[in-house]
Amino acid sequence: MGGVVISGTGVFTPPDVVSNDMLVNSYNEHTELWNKQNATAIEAGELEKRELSSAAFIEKASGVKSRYLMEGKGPTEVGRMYPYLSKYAPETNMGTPAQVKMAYEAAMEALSEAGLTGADIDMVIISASVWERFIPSMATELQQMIGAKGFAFDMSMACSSATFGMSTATDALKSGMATKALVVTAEYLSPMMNYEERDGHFIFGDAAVAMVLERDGETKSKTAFRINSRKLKTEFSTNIQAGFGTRALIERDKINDPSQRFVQHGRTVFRELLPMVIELIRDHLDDIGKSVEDFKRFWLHQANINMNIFATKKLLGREPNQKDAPIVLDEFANTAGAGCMIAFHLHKADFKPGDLGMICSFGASYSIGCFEVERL
Ligand code: CO8
Repeated sequence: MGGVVISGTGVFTPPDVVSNDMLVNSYNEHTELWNKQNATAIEAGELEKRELSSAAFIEKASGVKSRYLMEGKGPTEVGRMYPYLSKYAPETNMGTPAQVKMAYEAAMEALSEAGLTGADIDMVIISASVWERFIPSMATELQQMIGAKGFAFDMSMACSSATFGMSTATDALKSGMATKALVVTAEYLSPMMNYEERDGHFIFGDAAVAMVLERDGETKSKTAFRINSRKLKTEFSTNIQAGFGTRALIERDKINDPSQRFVQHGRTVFRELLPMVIELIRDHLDDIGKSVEDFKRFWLHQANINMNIFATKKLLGREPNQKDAPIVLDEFANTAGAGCMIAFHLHKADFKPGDLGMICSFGASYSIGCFEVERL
């Protein structure tokens, strides 16, 4: 059986734009109020005074300038600091989840680029970091919405959700289990964020990205990229966590504990994960007998601009530019598993037949996923 191509991609952009200034202004007002309300406990050493945030710090330390959120009023409302249900939310939690609607919008764009309809698809994966609903599987609902045949399932691999999802689909297409696959990484992260925590309140945005995968030679797409090779790696780490799970239904008094939401040791992640990423990319290049000069572009995970510049500079041996390794986190912030494929979607149009690129996700768990792709 031949190779597999990515024949279409699509992105869903949530409705609310929240800039660093909007986020920081409300964070600072909320924090000053909190410090005032808790002044006695802070004075007695029972609580720690909270420090103020800064938009200048955020942009310099992360490269994030703004983010799209499914609902942006709640996280910037002093005295609240967590989202309201979005306009995509179902009437009850038994309705179609907003996350499935995000996936649907991205999927329709990807199918259109591939020149297909939902009825052509016989495998659907939603691969994401966090879940609005566990049962029934969200992918089966998306399968029904687009009128796909075959089978569907959800899977999860944090920041590498899109690449691990595409790898699973590639294997299914190669084995003959499926003929045309849709993989969607729908990241509805804002409910898991702690907008009262200075170190992490700015990092994430919501978004969904969809990819259609088909067998080489069976695609109508004029913009397909063949997956020439791939390499995955995981290594257990608790330096990036989001603790919410079924235990919260037992320990109900702890629902507001910060450990229920996103927590990371950002500096340690930076120090530990980057060398692993650079090593995996170099190993991958060795495996395929190619060098960085053979590649026109690296579409990297979008967690931190300094991380991406550091990695690309190490690989290329020179200062990288936006064409070498495009950055989208200034506009989207970190969208976990979706980031590298949003970068791919937005920065693939100038590729000519034969041009090579490398997609590389990296992040929580730890997980890394590298794909060598070639424009057909
Ligand atoms: N405003 C002002 N000052 C601040 C702020 C703020 N908001 N935050 C921290 N500071 C201060 C610190 O307190 C510190 O002060 P001091 O020097 O006095 O101690 C100073 O600024 C510097 O702080 P740091 O050393 O922490 O700052 P860094 O330059 O390291 O930047 C980052 C912090 C941006 C977090 C950086 O370390 C980073 O991005 N690291 C990489 C992390 C990473 O890649 N994480 C992976 C992200 S996880 C992921 O991609 C998806 C996972 C799936 C998630 C699922 C979600 C639910």
